Amino acid sequence: LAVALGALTACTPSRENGDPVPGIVPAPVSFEPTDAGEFALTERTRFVVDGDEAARAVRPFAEGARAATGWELPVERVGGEASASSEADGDDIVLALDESVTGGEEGYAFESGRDGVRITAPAAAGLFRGTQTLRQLLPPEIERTAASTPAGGWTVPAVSIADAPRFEYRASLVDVARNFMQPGDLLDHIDRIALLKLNVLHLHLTDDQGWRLQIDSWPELTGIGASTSVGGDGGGFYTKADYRRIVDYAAERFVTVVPEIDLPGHTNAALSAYAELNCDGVAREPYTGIEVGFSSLCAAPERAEATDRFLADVLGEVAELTPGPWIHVGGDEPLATPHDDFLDLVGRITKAGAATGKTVIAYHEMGASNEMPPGTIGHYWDLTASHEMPANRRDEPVRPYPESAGQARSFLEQGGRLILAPADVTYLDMMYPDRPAGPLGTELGTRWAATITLEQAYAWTPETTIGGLELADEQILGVTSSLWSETIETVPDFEFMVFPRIAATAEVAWSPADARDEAGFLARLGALGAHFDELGIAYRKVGGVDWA
Ligand code: TNX
Repeated sequence: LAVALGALTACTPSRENGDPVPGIVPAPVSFEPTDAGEFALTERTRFVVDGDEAARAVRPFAEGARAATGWELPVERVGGEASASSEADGDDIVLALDESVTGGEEGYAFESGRDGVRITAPAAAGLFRGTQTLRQLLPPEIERTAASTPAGGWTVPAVSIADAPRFEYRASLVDVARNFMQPGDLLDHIDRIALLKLNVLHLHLTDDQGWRLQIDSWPELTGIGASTSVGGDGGGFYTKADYRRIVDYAAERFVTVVPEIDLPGHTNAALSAYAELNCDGVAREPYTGIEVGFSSLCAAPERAEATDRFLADVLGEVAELTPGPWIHVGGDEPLATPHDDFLDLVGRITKAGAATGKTVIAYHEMGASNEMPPGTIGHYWDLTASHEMPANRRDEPVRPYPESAGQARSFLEQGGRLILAPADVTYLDMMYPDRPAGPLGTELGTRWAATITLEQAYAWTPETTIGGLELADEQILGVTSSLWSETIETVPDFEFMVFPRIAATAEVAWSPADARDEAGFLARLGALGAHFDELGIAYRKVGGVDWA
C-alpha cells in the first residue's frame, strides 16, 4: 500500500481562510480542496451506479439520505464506469467500480464539485467507505431520520480525495457478556463504527457472568447460562435470528462480525449450565461479580469426551452462523488452568476452531503453545511497551507481563499475524483521568491498566506496541478498540466511554503513520461532533476539542 500510494502526499485538511475544517475522521491518505465549486444535493439528485455492486454499496447511505432530506434520491443503473459518468448530471452522485484505483478492496477515490460527486473504487467495500466520507462532508442533519433542510443547503465542499486503510482489520469489541446489549442498540453501534470506517464488530459473547448466543445442541448454555449478568440484574441472549440480523446489518455496511467464545477460562456461565464440563462433575453457581481468572474447562481425560464435543458443537454452530472468515476462541487470563492443562486445551480449542474452516483468533496467552493451527491470529491486549501511566492503587506504572511479548511473537513464528489492542490506550472501559460522572450520574470504568485521555488514545504506534518486537505493518492484521462492560449497564454509559475515544483508535488503524497529527485530528473531530449530536450519541465532550 505504501508503495502503491507513494506518489500521494498524506495531509490533514486545514483551511487558511478560517473556514471550518471538514470533519473527516479518520484522516484520508490524501485530501485536496479544489476549485471545482460546491456540490449541492437537491431533490433532482440520483445515485448513478454502474451495476449491482455499486448499488449495494450505496444502499445504506441512500436510505439515510432519503430519510434526512425527504427526497426520492433514486438509484439509477447504467452500464459501465464511463457511461455512469457521462449520463450523470451536476446533481448526481456517481459510484463506479474502477480497477485502477489503488489501495486494495477498501481503497477509493472521491471527487466533489459543482459537476457532481464521483466515487470510484476497485470493489464495493471501497465504494461504501467513500459514501461514509460523503456522509461526513455533508451537513450533520444528514444523520436525522426525519426530513429537514439545513440552513446552508445540502452542500459538500469541492475536494479531491485518495484513500485506503493502513490495516485491514479495524475492530470495535463489545462485551455483551458482562452486561447484555439489546440487538437494536448493537445495530446503532454498527452504523456509528461504519461512519468511522471501522470494519469489524468483535462480539465477546461468553464470559463468567453470561452466555449470550443460542446454541441448539447445548440449550442450557442460554437456558441457564444467559440468565445472569454483572450485578445479577437479569441477563439476555441473542437467538440465532437475532444474530443473523446483526450479521446482515453489519454486512450491508461492510462490517464483519467476529464472534468470540472465550475459552478455556472465563467459562463460569457454561460451567454453571452443564455439570459434565466441570472436573468434579458439579455444576458451578451462576456468577455476578467482576473478578477474573477463577473458571476453567477441564483438561482431564475423563472429561475429554464431553469437553471436545462441547468445543466442536459450539464452535461449529457459531461458525455456521457467521459468514466472516474469523472465529475468536479467547484464551485470556487462564489463571485457573494449570499450565500443562492450558497447553493441552489450547491445542484442542484451536484445532476445533480451525476444523470449522475459519481462521482462528486467540488472545496472546495462547501463544504459550507452539501447536496452534498455522496462521492463527494473535490478539495482544497487554500494555504498550512504553506504558507510563500509573494504574489503579499503585504509585508506580504497571508494566506488561514479561511473557506477553514472547507469546505474541509465537503467533508470528507459527505463520500468523497480530491484532493490537493494548489495554492502556485502547481499552475504553478505562476511566478518563478526571473520573467524570457518567450521563446517569454514576462513576464508570476501571483503572487497572491506566486512565486514558482522548490524546493518549491517539498517541500510540502499533508497530512499537510490543516490547522488543519492532513489527512491520505486514505482521499487523489490525487494531481493536474494546469496551469491556463490567461497569457499563446502559447505552448512554456505553456511549460516554466509547465516544469520542474510539475515533482516535479508528484513525490509528486507518490513516497512514505519517499522516498522524494530533492538532488536525482534534479539529476534524470537533466538526464531526455535530454528527454525533445529530445521532444522539451521549459522547463525552472532552476538553481540548472545539466541539461544533
Ligand atoms: C481484561 S483483556 C480482560 C477482560 C476484562 C478487562 C477489563 C482480556 C482479554 N481480558 O476479561 O473485562 O480486562 O478491562
